[in-house]
Amino acid sequence: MNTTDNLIPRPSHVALVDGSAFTLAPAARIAANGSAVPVAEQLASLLRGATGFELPIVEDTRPGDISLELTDTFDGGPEAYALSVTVGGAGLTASTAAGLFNGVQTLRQLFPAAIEGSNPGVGTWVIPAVEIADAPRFAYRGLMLDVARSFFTVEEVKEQIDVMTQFKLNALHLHLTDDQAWRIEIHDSGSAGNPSWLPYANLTAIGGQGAVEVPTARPARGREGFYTQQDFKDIQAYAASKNVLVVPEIDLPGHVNAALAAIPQLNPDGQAKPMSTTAEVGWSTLNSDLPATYEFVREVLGQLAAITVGPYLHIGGDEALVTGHENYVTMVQEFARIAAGTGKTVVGWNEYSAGALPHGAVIQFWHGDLAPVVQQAESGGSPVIMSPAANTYLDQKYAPDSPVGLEWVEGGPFTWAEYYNWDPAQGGLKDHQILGVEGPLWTETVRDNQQAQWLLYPRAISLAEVAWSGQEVRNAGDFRRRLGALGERLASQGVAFQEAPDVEWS
Ligand code: TNX
Repeated sequence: MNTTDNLIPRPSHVALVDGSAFTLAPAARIAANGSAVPVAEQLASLLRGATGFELPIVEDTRPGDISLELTDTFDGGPEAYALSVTVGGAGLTASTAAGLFNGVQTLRQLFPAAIEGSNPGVGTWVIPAVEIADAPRFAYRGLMLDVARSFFTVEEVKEQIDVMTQFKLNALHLHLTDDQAWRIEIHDSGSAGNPSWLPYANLTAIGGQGAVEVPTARPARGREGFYTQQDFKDIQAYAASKNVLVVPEIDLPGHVNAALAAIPQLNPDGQAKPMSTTAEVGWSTLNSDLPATYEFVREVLGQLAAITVGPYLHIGGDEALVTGHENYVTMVQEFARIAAGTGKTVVGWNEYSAGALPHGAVIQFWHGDLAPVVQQAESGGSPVIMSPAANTYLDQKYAPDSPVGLEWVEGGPFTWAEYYNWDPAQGGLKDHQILGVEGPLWTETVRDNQQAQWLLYPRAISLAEVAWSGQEVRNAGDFRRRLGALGERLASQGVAFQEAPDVEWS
């Protein structure tokens, strides 16, 4: 076995050029121009650590170099790339920086595992001669981080981005608000004398101090905190440099207790609710009869849209169990309209398709009946993000004795295999109706990046291959072998992963 057999996610086409190989030598350079340069910088800093080589970025290519080339004529979609490794060098070609970034992740895995280390001097940097042509099956390949139940700092979110992107995952959904807390700064607007004025700054001043409390979690209480609007911009800029799109979620009209605690006017009796730490779900709601409800949603979504770089705004819609069907439909329809009015494409959990949605509104399927979602995809042009709980929920335990995680999803507990052995094209959904795949990490029991990573990996790697690789190149036995070979790389990156007992880890 050589490294070309170990790639994750598995590329569409891999042709080994027998017997030949490329050795990265101390004098090697990285050739790149224009918008290929930032990608080249990332490749260089990746390779410099373990090799100790200088690897300067240059404009022209000579034998022994790695070249990154952007060309309009390269055909294969916005994230596709081609990689050619010969005895004389390695060349990546793509039509976008995103394509090159994906190619860099493949190139990285072709080097020996020691490339992941940061102490120079060990290893010879040989990679097999190979021709690879590769493109993703789905455009959206995401993880969700619930920063509401327990907070993750900007630095921690960046670390998560660093790990996920080596598997070509390209979307990070941030669940910013819930019953227990509100994590995104919303500026006060207008004047306090105006009768429709609402104290938006309380959302973080009060709501940012909340967190979940679960006796079995370590520690029991989640972490407090919030992102300023500038923090949120910083996260997005970092994400963009690694080809990751951030999707912010404001969960409406349920999961809103922190908002009800911060803004008295959102309550029919005008009294602020107490903050709550319970992990119970489905017990809070906005009120469809209060004008303040719509004023609030307009202001919050307006400010959020204004600082969101990506095309999507997620408005939640899940588990509004005390809202009443008619009130629910009234509100989600109006909220979806308001979200669309900001110029963004609205996304919601599949319950929200009970309302009449704007054309092209994205549905994130997590549970229940897929049939109405398929119907909406056909008649309403709604792309679908597939997050069926029993195949994607990263908060679930691996085994009954897992130290962190939940166990409410039927069919569990779940390992890398359940998250690998499924096809997003199910129930009549066609590939072109599927925007992609997302694995949510709810954080009722998760308190830091170590615990998060342990639940994420290796299962998020299963999802990365489900989302990137065509069904025809996927195989569970082969994936298990490749996962094993990856162990050493994850370990040298310092990633805390679950050492699945049925995998032979390197
Ligand atoms: C359901 S899944 C939720 C979340 C919880 C999760 C685990 C979904 C859309 N909503 O609010 O965190 O269960 O308890």
